[in-house]
Amino acid sequence: MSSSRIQLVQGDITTLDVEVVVAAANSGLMGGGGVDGAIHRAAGPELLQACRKLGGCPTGEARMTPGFQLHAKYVIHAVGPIWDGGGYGEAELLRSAYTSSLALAQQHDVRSIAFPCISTGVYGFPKEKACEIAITAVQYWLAENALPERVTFCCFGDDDYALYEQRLSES
Ligand code: AR6
Repeated sequence: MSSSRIQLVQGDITTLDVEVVVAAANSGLMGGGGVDGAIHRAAGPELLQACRKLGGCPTGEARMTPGFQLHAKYVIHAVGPIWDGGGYGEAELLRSAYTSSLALAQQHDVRSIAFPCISTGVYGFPKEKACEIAITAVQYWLAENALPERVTFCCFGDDDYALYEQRLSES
């Protein structure tokens, strides 16, 4: 693995012992299914109330709230792109969703953060491309910045876990 600051785990992101969990949100920030739904269920109804006050978030950006009933102190709501064939800036928007989350975490002196595989569920981003973008975005960030100290990729499915394991072993 390229960096001991990067970890790979498989499972439910809401159970992780990290300071920040990242939700793969939509631009309305009003909750949803998938990992976003799991995070809202685990954090409790106060999370939706906090999200309502944010007034949405453009694609490729991120916003932060407390974690409420999660172990995590904060939730970062990152909005990845909906895949539409690749000709609409999807790759750059996905990279930006990761980098914006890392920048927000750094501003709050966060030491540990966990990401799901943003945009690869309902939003349909091809998993292999998304894995490459996620890992390179994080590696570039870590090469230039001391915080967060540790970044965890949390894969839900076996397929994603295998992709990340393979890609991280090559770098
Ligand atoms: N822990 C970690 N990863 C999970 C979990 C979990 N508990 N549950 C699902 N995943 P998705 P998107 C994985 O669809 O494609 C929501 O409705 C899942 O296997 O959650 O960015 C939002 O509100 C997949 O690999 O997010 C938006 O409207 C990954 O999380 C929209 O979906 C992302 O899948 C965002 O779509």
